[in-house]
Amino acid sequence: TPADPWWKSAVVYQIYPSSFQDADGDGLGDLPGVIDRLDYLHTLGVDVVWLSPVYPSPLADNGYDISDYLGIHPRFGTLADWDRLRDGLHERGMRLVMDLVVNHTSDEHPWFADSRASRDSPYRDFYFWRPGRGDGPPNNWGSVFSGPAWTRDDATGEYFLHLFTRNQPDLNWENPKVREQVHDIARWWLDRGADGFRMDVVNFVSKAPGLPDGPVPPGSGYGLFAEYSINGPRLHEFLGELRDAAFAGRDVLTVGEMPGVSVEQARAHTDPVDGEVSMVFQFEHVDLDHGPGGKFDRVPLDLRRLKGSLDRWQLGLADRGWNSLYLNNHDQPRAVSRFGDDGEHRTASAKTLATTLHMMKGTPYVYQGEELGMANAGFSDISEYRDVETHNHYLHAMAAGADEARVMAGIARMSRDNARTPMQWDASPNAGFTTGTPWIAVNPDHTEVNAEAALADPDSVFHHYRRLIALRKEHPVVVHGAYTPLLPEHPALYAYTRTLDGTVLTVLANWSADTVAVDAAPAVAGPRPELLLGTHPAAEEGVFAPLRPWESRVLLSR
Ligand code: TEU
Repeated sequence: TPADPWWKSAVVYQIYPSSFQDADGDGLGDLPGVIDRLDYLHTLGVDVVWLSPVYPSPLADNGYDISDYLGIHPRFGTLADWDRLRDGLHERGMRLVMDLVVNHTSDEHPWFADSRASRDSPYRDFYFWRPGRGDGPPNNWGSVFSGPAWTRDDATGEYFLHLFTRNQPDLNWENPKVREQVHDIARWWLDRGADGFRMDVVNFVSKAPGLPDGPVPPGSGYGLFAEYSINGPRLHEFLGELRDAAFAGRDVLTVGEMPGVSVEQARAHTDPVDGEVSMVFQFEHVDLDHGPGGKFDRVPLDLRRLKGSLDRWQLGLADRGWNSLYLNNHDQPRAVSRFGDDGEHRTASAKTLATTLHMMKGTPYVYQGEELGMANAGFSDISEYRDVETHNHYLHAMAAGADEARVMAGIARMSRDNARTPMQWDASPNAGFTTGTPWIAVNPDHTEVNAEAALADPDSVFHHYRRLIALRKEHPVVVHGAYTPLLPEHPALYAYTRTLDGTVLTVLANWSADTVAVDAAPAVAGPRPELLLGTHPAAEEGVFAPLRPWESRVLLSR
């Protein structure tokens, strides 16, 4: 319908700048590198680029620790490069979404430098400073990245709160001056031509008054902050203010990253009448394989649980609100290794994961390299890893007496660095990513899995993504159709229909290496369905033939 916002029919491509393309040979990706690859993105057909942080930063967490919100880190380029990137995208009909990281700053941000210097600094109340309790921190909260969420600072003897690393002090949104600064930052980028924001852990910004102790899970020395720092009492108020101050009257895409958000909360945040953001990133489906010991303690994932989760989100946001759709980002291991098969069935499983996700209702996100079927690097030695979460986990687990081989196996499967190895452009030694020494090793499989080979092969994962993206543009049912799960209890088949007026789109996806019958599909697929897109050559027995290992089909009846 004409009133629908543009982002409902858009596909977003996430760029992790450090690992996308290095233009100056220092081994770290940069904005001129991104500009060199705009035609590649245009060929894929995506509508939006979401750029992970490129601001001045000590890079303690690869840029999610910002020391100047209104600039570009010299290693990534200049503001003039950013302007050229904006223009290059706009000229090709694409948009540019920036990463707004305002739950915390870098400890090298001038606000924090001033804040820590004395108890009467005008910036003291920009952060959470508290006296200790006895010999310890003010409360029992643990950080997301291992260890305590508080660090004592010598200058004043008080502690500051950091839900992530100690180099990422949390901003105190209770202070209206902090909120005004955030509004100014958002307006500044929008005025410069940004088309929206992905907002980092934006449901952490309202903390419960008093910052009470959290429950301590067995075997952990720290309390959970979730109950007191996620979806806090003033969250809707703060986000509503930001919407009114910065987004209102502008045609922007805003996506709030919200770990721990429920379907009901997401519906409220994305309600077209009084919601604050276009959509949220929820975490339920990517947390299902976390074991009792946390994310590095991975447990096998039953497809029925994954379907149960994603289907609940599809149905829960069917009429009000809007879903974002993702299996990959810079914080998750590669989906083809995690949910698919990165060995014998790599190409088919990468395509089938994509088919399943892209035909759902919502806005799909493609993370760089996903469209090539890039897999986990799974480094075996801790020295090969760069990620602070991985290193902190390793240090804490080893100090607690864990078995090193076990710890490294967990890291190889789940480390965020699996997503952060350089983009694989070609088969040359550094995969065409850099002429220098890459900041993190290139996955050796780039000799086979790379963009140059994929572009040249009509059956590649890349061209499958290109076709899926094109289907969204051609068929309104992909954007607007009602979602109905099919066979939710089937252990290997992911199947559903989308319906709009007289049109039925049916997705049949085999998430296994066995052959699977689809007997139930003919009853719901509508009259004379045609094969719109498949991962394998059309079967002689027709569109309802049993699915071969990791085969998927998209059918259309009208
Ligand atoms: O991540 C927020 C977050 O809590 C998780 O994605 C987290 O990184 C992961 O679950 C750890 O297991 C955002 C950013 O996406 C991430 O890169 C940053 O490190 C983090 O915030 C802090 O800014």
